[in-house]
Amino acid sequence: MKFACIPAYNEEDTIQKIVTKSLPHVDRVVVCDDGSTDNTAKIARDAGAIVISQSNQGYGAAISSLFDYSRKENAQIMVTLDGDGQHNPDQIPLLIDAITAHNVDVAIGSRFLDDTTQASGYRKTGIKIITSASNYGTNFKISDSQSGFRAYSKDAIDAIHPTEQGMSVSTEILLKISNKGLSVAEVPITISYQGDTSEQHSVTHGVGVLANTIKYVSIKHPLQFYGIPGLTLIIAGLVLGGIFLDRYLNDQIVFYGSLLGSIILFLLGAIL
Ligand SMILES: Nc1nc2c(ncn2[C@@H]2O[C@H](COP(=O)(O)OP(=O)(O)O)[C@@H](O)[C@H]2O)c(=O)[nH]1
Ligand SMILES: [Mg+2]
Repeated sequence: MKFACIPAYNEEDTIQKIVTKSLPHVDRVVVCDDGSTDNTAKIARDAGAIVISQSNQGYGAAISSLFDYSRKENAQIMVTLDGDGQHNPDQIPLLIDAITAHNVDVAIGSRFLDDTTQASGYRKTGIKIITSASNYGTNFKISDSQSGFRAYSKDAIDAIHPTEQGMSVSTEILLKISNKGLSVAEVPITISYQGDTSEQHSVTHGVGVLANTIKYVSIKHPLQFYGIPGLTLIIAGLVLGGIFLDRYLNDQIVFYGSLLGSIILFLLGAIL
């Protein structure tokens, strides 16, 4: 069974069309509506979707519930797409095909594989920076780590249990895919930036996601992130300590700055 899974928060203007257009491509359309204050849930249900309702916790929490649902209902393939009209449901088969015909575990719809994407310059740059950080942590070479248009195989559905509540879930999932040794492919998709396409201010959103991406990557590469800076600080602390001892023993001068610097650097290094 193939499911199309749609996180939707206050998407009453678009959800009907997205559900209707998704239905022909899958066996079930599932909408996770967490606490929309508009008619999203009713419109989605009337259009033929199964609606999961929960209190509002964020995009990641919705994705996590959709994973749980697909696992419980034994989906063979789960496709996630946005409810605001940015993704075109007619491209669902492209992602499913990557899983069935090419035997990959996760297919990611990338807006950057053909150059017609309408993303603004700063949004594009932000996504590229986050994607580079994410690729460093995963060893993947993907072009769009923040795409929410993805397809997951049964193995991926079973293996991935996301915990991030917000938008950083996209990076978290990539790290988990990499850790579990699942395979990934990218598929070119188009994305629309017309109308009201974002629930959050994109700069705040981007900075938060980048910070979380760095957190995940630092856990994956602890030596580079903590070991090398830590060692450098310890060596700097020892050098300053040496200068202090040298002055004290030779000239009886107590060089407090050097002593204090040495202790601070040494402790910082030890903590890292
Ligand atoms: N269920 C649920 N869906 C959300 C939440 N935040 C965003 N979404 C949905 O996730 C999709 C992508 O969110 P959006 O804000 O458009 O992200 P952006 O396009 O990357 O800026 C849309 O379909 C939103 O309705 C949330 O808190 N809960
Ligand atoms: Mg959007």
